[in-house]
Parts: sequence; C-alpha cells; structure tokens
Amino acid sequence: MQFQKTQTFEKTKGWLDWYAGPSKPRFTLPANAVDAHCHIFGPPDEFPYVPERKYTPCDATKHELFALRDHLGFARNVIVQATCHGADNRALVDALSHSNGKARGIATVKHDFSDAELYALHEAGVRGVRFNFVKRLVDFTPKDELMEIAGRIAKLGWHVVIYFEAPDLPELWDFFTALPTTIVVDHMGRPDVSKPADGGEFELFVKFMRAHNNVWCKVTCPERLSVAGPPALNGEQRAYRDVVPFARRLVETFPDRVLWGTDWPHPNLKDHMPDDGLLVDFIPHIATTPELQRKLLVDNPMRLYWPEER
Ligand code: 0GY
Repeated sequence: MQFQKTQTFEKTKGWLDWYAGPSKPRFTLPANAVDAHCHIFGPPDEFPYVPERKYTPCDATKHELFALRDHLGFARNVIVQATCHGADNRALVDALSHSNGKARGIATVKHDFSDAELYALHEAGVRGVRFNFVKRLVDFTPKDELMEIAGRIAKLGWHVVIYFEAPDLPELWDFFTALPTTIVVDHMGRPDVSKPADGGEFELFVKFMRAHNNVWCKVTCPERLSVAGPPALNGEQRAYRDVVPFARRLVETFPDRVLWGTDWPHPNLKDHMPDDGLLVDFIPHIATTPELQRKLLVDNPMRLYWPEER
C-alpha cells in the first residue's frame, strides 16, 4: 500500500496532517530495526475517538503505518495507544492482529479492567501500559489507581510507559520510583532544549535514570522538542540540532536502555510536520557508531518487546 494522502501541510481539525510523501532515508537502518513509538488513529467510523479527548486527530490507519514502516526500512512497530482513543484499545488490537507479529502494543488500561480483559490484550500483543501526566492531554487519574494497575500488569511481565514534562519530574519522582516494573519514559522526559544539556533540569533526568536501572527512555520527538526546527526553517542542513546534545548524552550514557521511534503520525503538532525520512536521518547524529545504533534500534527494543525471539 502506498501513501494515499495528497495534502501535506493542510491544517485540519486543529493540527497538521501527517507528511504524505516522506523521503527515502539516506541513513540505512540496521536489519530488524524497530520503530518503538508510533500511533494509529481510527478510522473513526470503525474505531471512534472518545468524547473526553483533548484534540481530534487526523485519521492514520494501520495500513498507512505499515506502508511507512516498509518505506523507511523498519522491520517492526511498537504502537502506543494515544489519548484520543482513551482506554478503548480496539483500534490498537486490530492493528496488532493484522501485523503478522510485526507489531507490539502499549495500551491504556483502567483500574476496573478485568483479568480476562488484560489477558486478551496480552494475547493480542500488548506488552505495557501508558500513564500520561501531560496536563494538556489528559484528565487527572488518582495515583493509587495507577499503582494498582501497575501491580496487576507487572504479573503479565508488562512495563509502564510514562509521559510527563520536565518541570513535573520532582513532584512525580516518588511515584515513579515506587513502580514495580520496568519504566520507559517518553521523549526524554520532554526537556526544554533551550537550557543546557548538562544543566539543572536535564541533570535531574540523567540522575533519575542513573539511580534507577529499571528506567529506560525514548530518545524521540526532536520535532516536538526543537526550538531551532528543521533545516528548511533554520537554514541549516542539520535538522533539530538543538536536540542532539540531549539525545546523544542519553544514548552514550545509557546505551542499553534507550529506544527510538518516529512518533508517526505526530499528533497534535500545530507548527511544523516532519518528513519521517529526515527523522530517520537524525539517528546517526544521536547514535554515532554502528554499535550504538544497533542497540538503540534492534537489541534494546527486541529485548523489551520480543524477548522470546532473542
Ligand atoms: C505523542 C505526543 C503527544 C500526544 C499523545 O497520546 C497522545 O495524544 O501522545 C503530544 O501531544 O505531545 O507521543 O504522540
């Protein structure tokens, strides 16, 4: 299946549509590379968005995701349940079950889910839950409910993906460190990249990872974090240059606990929609040797999501 969208930067429904004709990356991904953070949305006539969502996404189906995977040169996907589908994981399960085993999932789970429901998600390929603390995206869920969920999913061997913004880490620290599973932090804990990569706020995040070896992170979303922006906007060849020191520091300090993903279809972006091919070309700037690249793109995600194949 090829990319069918004809529009690229059309503003629909309050955020940008995903990039229709991504370039072929110049960086050749290692064999068996995993895109460890991406989403699907809809189609809403089959899989409606939940009424409590904070934004309405552009549809981005499993077919389009799998076509992008092949175009970019990835072998597998980890599909993360996004807030627009709430705790209705049907679109995710449908995508996993049509992936020929090439996708695993991160679900959203409520504390009243039954054991049978959790087991069915596991059978479909779900291997974790996402706890979202980004206030613009979700309503508050009591921490004791989240801790109860964490205790239950730990028994299935799943992990917890956490999404928060850097200023909120001190307040959330005790909760995070009490979680009984592996923890995967989305988008490097969303640092402010106009601050130093060796300074206060980011230093705290590095300390968090250093002190807790069950904490992993995704060195993802330069397009969300960058102030410098893509080459076309800043006149430089090197895209998202201000994000490089942050991501590179994590890749080099914790080479066995980092993951990478496209974040396709980049929901909720309002100013700039990245070309996914150029995002792949960002990888060798943050993982500068073949060994670091293999760990980031193959060994680490396979260990976490397909341990039975190692
Ligand atoms: C991301 C980031 C965002 C959105 C979501 O679930 C979501 O709605 O994750 C965001 O707006 O920062 O990872 O896709």
